[in-house]
Amino acid sequence: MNSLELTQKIKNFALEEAGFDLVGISPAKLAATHEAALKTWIQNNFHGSMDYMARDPERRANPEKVLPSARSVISLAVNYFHPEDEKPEKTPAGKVAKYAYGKDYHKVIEKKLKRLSRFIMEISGSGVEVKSYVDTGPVLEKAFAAQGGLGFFGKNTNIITRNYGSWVFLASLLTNLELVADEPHTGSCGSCRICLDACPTEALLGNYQMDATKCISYLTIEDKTPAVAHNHASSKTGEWIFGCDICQDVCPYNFRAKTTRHAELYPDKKAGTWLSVEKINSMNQEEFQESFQGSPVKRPKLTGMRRNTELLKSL
Ligand code: B12
Ligand code: SF4
Ligand code: SF4
Repeated sequence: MNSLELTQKIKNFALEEAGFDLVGISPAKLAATHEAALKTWIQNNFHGSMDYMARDPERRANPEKVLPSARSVISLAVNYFHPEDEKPEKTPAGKVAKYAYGKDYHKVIEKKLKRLSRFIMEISGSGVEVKSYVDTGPVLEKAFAAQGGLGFFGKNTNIITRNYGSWVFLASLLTNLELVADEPHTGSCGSCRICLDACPTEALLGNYQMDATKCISYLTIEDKTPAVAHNHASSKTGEWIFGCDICQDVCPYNFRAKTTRHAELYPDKKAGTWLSVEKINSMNQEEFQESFQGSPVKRPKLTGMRRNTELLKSL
């Protein structure tokens, strides 16, 4: 089988069997601007308390430091869009970001990655190496997705795809196979700046980067500061109890979003679209574990979610 046939077989399997919504291939090498931008971002302390982001930036930008034989990166995307429910009228509730409505995407996507990895090993014979990641691995997933033609960097710092807007999860599969690369995506924001003006905390810097320490997503998920010690940014978390979607909700590329076909990501599978403040505040540890087992909402723990109820402003 020549590389073109192999590439096509892998792409077909990714879309038709493994259940990804988009696939694109790029060489396992990024333009030097990515590593430089990541290093400047870290020097500016825009990662805040996300120490893992500051560790070994060279690894994140250079796949051969993770898999020395790496030649290609297969970038994959899963559409997670689902419309939100009406805000509950009777009880105070906080809004959940779309990515966390249903089951934890890491789990959902890991299964798909395993199937794809197995297929690649089967059809390419001995000597083939693969290493796959979703979110938590040392890979600049957005940069590879853009290079592999899945979408382009928006000023809201998300990758925007043609068919699903930015409502996609990304995953990456590194391999020593020489696959046929796609052309980088040519889309752009042009002169639009709607998201920059809509972000309530001025987290977006306008240069395709953000000060994550000001982002509501960071403040409600990653940051552990108690409510009393919060600065001006966190007094603007509005109605968000977990994550934030404002800069995606306003983006014109997201107006034609399609509801996800992946039922595990539906709101009825876990947290849903709004969380009751009373429920969070009256739960004990065991109840929290039980309710949010297998949901991204588990990440800030019960203490973090209680703190988030204190930050809610628009009840
Ligand atoms: C750290 C992190 C966060 C942090 C910081 C976000 C950030 N923008 O860096 C916080 C906690 C705030 C966060 C929030 C969210 N996250 Co997040 N996060 C990550 C993570 C782990 C690393 C991102 C990273 O590398 N940041 C470092 C900075 C330096 O990278 P960057 O901003 O992309 O900068 C690049 C560009 O500036 C580019 N560049 C430099 N110069 C130029 C010039 C031009 C012209 C251009 C075009 C580009 C360009 O180079 C830089 C390096 O590549 C990735 C997973 C992964 N492993 O990649 C998920 C990831 C980015 N997150 C994701 C999601 C879904 C979210 C949220 C939507 C969740 C939510 N609703 O709350 C929000 C979105 C907030 C936002 N507006 O971005 C998805 C994004 C999918 C997509 N369509 O792009 C990812 C890819 C996870 C996944 N596997 O699906 N996240
Ligand atoms: S997710 Fe919310 S707080 Fe973060 S950059 Fe976008 S609009 Fe701003
Ligand atoms: S709102 Fe406008 S500037 Fe922001 S990401 Fe979308 S197209 Fe780009």
